[in-house]
Amino acid sequence: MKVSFCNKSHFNYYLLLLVIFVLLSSCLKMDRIVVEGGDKNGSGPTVVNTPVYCETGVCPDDNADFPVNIDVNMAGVVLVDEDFNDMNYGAPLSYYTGIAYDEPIIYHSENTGYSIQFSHSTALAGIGTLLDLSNYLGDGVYFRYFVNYPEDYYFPGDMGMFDNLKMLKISGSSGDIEFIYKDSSSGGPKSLQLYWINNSGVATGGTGAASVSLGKTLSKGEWHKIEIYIKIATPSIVHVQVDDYDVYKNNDADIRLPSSGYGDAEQFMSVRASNSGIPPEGHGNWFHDDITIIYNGGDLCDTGPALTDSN
Ligand SMILES: [Ca+2]
Repeated sequence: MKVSFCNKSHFNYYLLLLVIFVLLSSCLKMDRIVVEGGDKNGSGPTVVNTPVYCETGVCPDDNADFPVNIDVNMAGVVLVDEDFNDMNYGAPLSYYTGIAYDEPIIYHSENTGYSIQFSHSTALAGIGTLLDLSNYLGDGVYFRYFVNYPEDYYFPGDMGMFDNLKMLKISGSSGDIEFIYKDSSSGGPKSLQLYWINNSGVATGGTGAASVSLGKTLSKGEWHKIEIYIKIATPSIVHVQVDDYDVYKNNDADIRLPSSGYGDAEQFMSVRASNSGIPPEGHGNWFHDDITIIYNGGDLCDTGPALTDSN
């Protein structure tokens, strides 16, 4: 009995140690699981995009692209988000392609999609208009479009003359805002002249007769991204980027207010061949695609919306 009692006591002691060991092992294992779970849950911050809405009545035809999720203030309104892949577009966009406004529009096949083809002739050509543009300028307008000048296109510099190939033209009754490509290297423009009428009525705004570097020479056969932000207020703001390079930035610009002169043709883009008519046949065809226009969304040149299409 005595031995038996002693043996039973040892058995209970070892049993107690075993239970404690199992409990400790279990606790350690649970601690490790909790730590691993914490790592997985902490993989990154929550990202919240602000939806941009399209005003009823001024949306482009392919509303399937909306809402466009970009980081923009809640007042920002997408006026245009157009890739032309359905070979169609709608108000507020309108185009003059070299024959007449909106008719006929030539769509150029781009892999699985389409772009718009312009004839850069000696007459007015390549004009894009935005209905009610003058009403938006006071709140700030962000333009983004892509251009491609194919290998058989003649840049004005190719012919020794260089004028009237424009990045942007906002046409007005008492003067225009014009951004004109200047200089050349192997034919392609390499700088930009910006000018506008200031509040004193003098056309000395922007760079005046001078120009600023594009940061690169525009190349043929390559899609270039053009981004422009313009706000006409006190002060006005102008920001231009080409392929994400800062070409021009002025947060204290002096531009005559829209009510004084930018309500006429509502153009936002205008190109034509040389004033001197060289070459007489013009410069050939070029292409325009993936246009986004947002007003009251702030300067989006550094944080533009994601591409909806690359074709
Ligand atoms: Ca397209």
